[in-house]
This record gives sequence, C-alpha cells and structure tokens, in this order.
Amino acid sequence: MTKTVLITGATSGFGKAMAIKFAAANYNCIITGRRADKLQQVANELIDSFGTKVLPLVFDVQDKEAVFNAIESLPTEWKAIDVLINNAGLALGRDSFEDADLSDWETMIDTNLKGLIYVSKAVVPLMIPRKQGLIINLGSTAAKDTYPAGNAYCATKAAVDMFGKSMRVDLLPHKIRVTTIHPGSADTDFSNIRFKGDEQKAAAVYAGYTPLHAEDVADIAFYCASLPLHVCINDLVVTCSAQANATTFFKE
Ligand code: NDP
Ligand code: 8X3
Repeated sequence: MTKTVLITGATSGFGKAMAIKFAAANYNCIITGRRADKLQQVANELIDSFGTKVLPLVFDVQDKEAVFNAIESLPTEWKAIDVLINNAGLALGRDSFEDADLSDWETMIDTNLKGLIYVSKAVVPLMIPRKQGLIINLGSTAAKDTYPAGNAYCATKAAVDMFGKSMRVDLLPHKIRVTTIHPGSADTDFSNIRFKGDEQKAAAVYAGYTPLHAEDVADIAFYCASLPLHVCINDLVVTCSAQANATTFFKE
C-alpha cells in the first residue's frame, strides 16, 4: 500500500530534498512551508518527475491555530500519515549573549521547539489508532554541544533532542517510533537566513571544506523510514568528514 509522509519546511534545503527522495519512492507527500509560491514549485516538480500524489499546505508552524486547522482539515485519504518529518526550523543571528536580539531568540524558540510540538501534537492522534508511525525530528550537532554565540539556537536543538527522547518513551505503547537526526554543517539556505541575507558571511561558513548536502540528509531520513517496523534508530549524529563535533572543523 502506498505510504504517506508529511514533511514540514519542504520549500528548500533538507525538506525539499526529502520530498524528492520520498516522492521518488512513490510516497504520497504532504509538504508544508510558509512560502506558497516555492511550495507549489516543489509540488509541481514532484508531480512532473514522479507522478506521485502531493498535498501542499501553507502554514507557519509558530501559529498554533493554523497548525491544528491544517491537520484537522486534511482530506480523509491524507490522514493515514506513516511518517512525520519535523524539519521546519531556522537559526537567526550569531551574536554573543549580550548583543543577541531577543526577538530572534523568541522566533527560534517558537519555530524550532514550539512549532515542532504543535505539529507533533496535531499529527500523533492520527497515528495512535493505526498503532504505527515514525516521527523524524531534525536536531543538530548544536543539540549536542554549544559553540560560541550559538546560545538560543543550540538551546532549541537541545530541547528538540530531549523532547524526542520523551516522545519515544510516551509513544512506545502506541508503536510510534521516534528518530532524531542531528546533522552538522550543511550548505542549504540555513546560513543565508541566519545571517539575514549577508551572502559573504553565509559563504564563509562553508569555505575550506566540503559540507553535508541536503541530499545526504534526505538519504539518511529515507533510510530511517525504510527500516523494518521492529527497528528504530533513536539518535543519529551525522557530519561531513571535515567536522568532528559542533566546534571542531578541519579546513584547508
Ligand atoms: P533551509 O533554510 O533551507 O530550510 C528551512 C525550511 O524550514 C524552509 O522550508 C522554511 O520554509 C521552513 N520554515 C522555517 N520557518 C518556518 C515556519 N515558521 N513555519 C513553517 N516553515 C518554516 O534550512 P535547512 O534545510 O538547512 O534546515 C532544515 C532543518 O534542519 C532546520 O530545523 C535546521 O535547524 C536543521 N539543521 C540544519 C543544518 C544546516 O547546517 N543546514 C544542520 C543541522 C540541522 P518557509 O521559509 O517557506 O516557511
Ligand atoms: C546547523 C548546524 O553548526 O550551524 O544546525 O549549528 S550549525
């Protein structure tokens, strides 16, 4: 039977690459994001390339009401969600504690943590009666250790890590598996957004080494989703070969 995946933040980066990967494997894809035009482009690409069924949903994960409305209004045939990928997220700013913008911190908390909680809380009730489901959360190496001026971003990802562990325990009786993938540095739009369009600063993040690409992370997410039902990868940290942990890189 055809499976269904819901991927948040599918307008670019990991989410878009995951949508392509799952659509290529004939999953029905529910894809979400705030930018309606980009989301429709991704939907068209999936339909044109793979002929899969695609349902684009435009909402901001920070907006609790919008999240619950979107999930509750899903057509019946889209409610059997096999895989939820909580991917939407961002970093804003890379400023030391005293200089950091409090509203940037609030946006990261509202998106990376509260948004993930809203989407999970809306989708899990659809999984419980089916006694199956896989939730893949996007953490980060920043969840495992902090780096200078990582402050609120690192804190949100550490919270995602712990919330995923908690979900895994609570959802065990419902046979819902929870995997958290923690990528290191990857060359998506992430740094452009973090540095608010400063392309030089964004490019400097990836200078001197080959970072992860979105497709690498999509392949890993797909692998996690392809395992037999009795297997669950709980926690997966992945970096490019030039990165050892949140702070240590070998650049040439
Ligand atoms: P991108 O900026 O390329 O993609 C982020 C996606 O999240 C976009 O599709 C964006 O869609 C969506 N998004 C952001 N805010 C919201 C919101 N409020 N509501 C709905 N959707 C939102 O970055 P990545 O692909 O790199 O990031 C994906 C995830 O991976 C994030 O959680 C990030 O923290 C994490 N990560 C990234 C790493 C990296 O180095 N790139 C490494 C480790 C983890 P739209 O703007 O259309 O709403
Ligand atoms: C994104 C990777 O190193 O910028 O989570 O925190 S990093």
